[in-house]
Order: sequence, then structure tokens, then C-alpha cells
Amino acid sequence: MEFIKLSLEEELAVVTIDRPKSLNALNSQVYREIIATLRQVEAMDQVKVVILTGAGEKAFAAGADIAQMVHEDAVAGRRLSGLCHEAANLLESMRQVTIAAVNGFALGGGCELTLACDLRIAADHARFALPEVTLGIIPGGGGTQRLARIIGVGRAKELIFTGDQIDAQEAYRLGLANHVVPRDELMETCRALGKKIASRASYAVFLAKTAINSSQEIDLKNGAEREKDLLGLAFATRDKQEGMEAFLARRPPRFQDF
Ligand code: CO8
Repeated sequence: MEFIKLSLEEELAVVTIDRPKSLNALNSQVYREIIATLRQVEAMDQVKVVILTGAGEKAFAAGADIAQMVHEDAVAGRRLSGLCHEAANLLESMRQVTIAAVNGFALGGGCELTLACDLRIAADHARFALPEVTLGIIPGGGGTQRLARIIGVGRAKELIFTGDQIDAQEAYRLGLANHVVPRDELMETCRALGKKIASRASYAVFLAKTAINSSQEIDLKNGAEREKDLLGLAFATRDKQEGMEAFLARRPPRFQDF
């Protein structure tokens, strides 16, 4: 991998987009490497939580690579959009919980990667935007779909129609950032949150993630049916037995993740 660094820390995997000279701009190769890395991590049993961040102090990722896109036609643009979606869909649906550690600019395709993560923790200097209309295009990595689902249609339209940047506090106010922390506490905050989630019954966490994701795609009646089915699956696990027996015996549970 040229542009992605993977660091394994017991139950956590830290995936870093590492192209700081271009503010971690996302060209096709970077997207392909993100996809390959996420697939690799998804197959690692010991990893429960993935933290996605950018190298350097300045940017999570300042968007898709404009120097690449300027030369591309409609077919190539659509192909690049396919890669953006593939990376985002993986972050959203993979077995592990995904946390975006937003260490600066999260613009365009960079913002879209954060939108696909389960949780977003922002450093206090982070800035979010979908500025595509300032370049004559529209978001192409799920931004028009996921931003509206997270902060509401009206606010998403204003951000996408203006292309304006918002700071971390505004992102928090809108419900885009789960927390805002001082920049030198960002990774520790993400690690602590990741470890807490990893200490829970991870198959149950995955079932909960799947059920919550369904709520964004199907109606309430069918979503409730899906919840019932997934709860039934949870009842079939050893972790359900262990969690409940441990509670009744007043001891900490020893989950085995199935
Ligand atoms: N692409 C390519 N290079 C970039 C990008 C980018 N998105 N962002 C920054 N860079 C490069 C700059 O060109 C510069 O390179 P160099 O030093 O070689 O000149 C270097 O990074 C540093 O950037 P700046 O000098 O501009 O740093 P500043 O601190 O002055 O400004 C900003 C920082 C505000 C982040 C500024 O760089 C900026 O506005 N960047 C572009 C942001 C943007 O518009 N992003 C959205 C791109 S569109 C997109 O993401 C679409 C996604 C979906 C695509 C679907 C498929 C088609």
C-alpha cells in the first residue's frame, strides 16, 4: 500500500489515509487501497472496531483528487464515483464498528467517508463540507443520500447547495459529529470509545448496527420485523447466555463473539 497505513492495536485497527502533501486527496488508487484494506480488516477476527483518520495535522481528506478529475470524462467520473461508493458501503456495512477520527478538513469525498462511518469524532479544528457544486459537479460518494439522513433534508440541501464549510462545533450542533475534542486528544478519545464498544458482545453490536442501518432503508413496519429477526439471532448466541448469566451471578461477562 502506498497511501494507506494500517496499524493493529489488539481489538482496534487504525486505518490512516497517508497522502498529506495533497491533504490526503483521494485519487482512484487511494480509494482502491482503502477498499482493499477494509476488506482485509473485515476478515480479521480479533478486530472489533476500525478507526479511520488522515495523516498530518491538517486534513482527514480534502476530497477526491481534483488534479485527477479535471482530465476525466463522464465514464471515468462515474467509475470514480463507483469506487467512492464501494469504500463508503464497506465502512457502513462491515462487521466492525467504524469511527471517523476527523483530524482537520473533511471535504467532498473525505466528508463522504466520514458520513459512511458509524460514528464521527471531530478534533476542534475539523471542518466539514460538500463543496462539489463549487467545482461544477455534485457529491458522488453517497453525500446526497447520507448527509440528508444524518442531519435532515433541509440542512443537507443548504450545505450542498452552498458548498459552505462548517466547523466542528456546528457539525456537533447539527448531529454530524458525535463529539468534539481538543486535537491532541482525538486519537485517545477514539481509542477509548473503540475499546468500550469492543468490550461489549461484538456479534450483538453487529446485529444492532445492521438493524439501525435497516432503519435508513426500509419502512418502520418492515424495520420492526427485521429487528425481531435479528433479536432472535442474538438469542441464539452463546454471548446472550453468557451476558445474562454473568449479570445474574454479579460477575463481568466473558464474551466469545458468537
Ligand atoms: N485534490 C487535489 N489536490 C488537493 C485537494 C484535492 N481535493 N485539496 C488540496 N489539494 C492539494 C493542493 O492542490 C495543494 O497542492 P500543492 O501544494 O501541490 O499546490 C495541497 O493539497 C495543499 O492545499 P492548499 O495549498 O490549497 O492548502 P490551503 O490550506 O490553502 O487550503 C483547502 C486547504 C481549503 C482544503 C483547499 O486545499 C481546498 O479547497 N481543497 C479542495 C477542496 C475540495 O473542493 N474538495 C472537494 C473535491 S470534489 C469531491 O471530493 C467529489 C467527491 C465525489 C467524486 C465522485 C467521482 C467523480
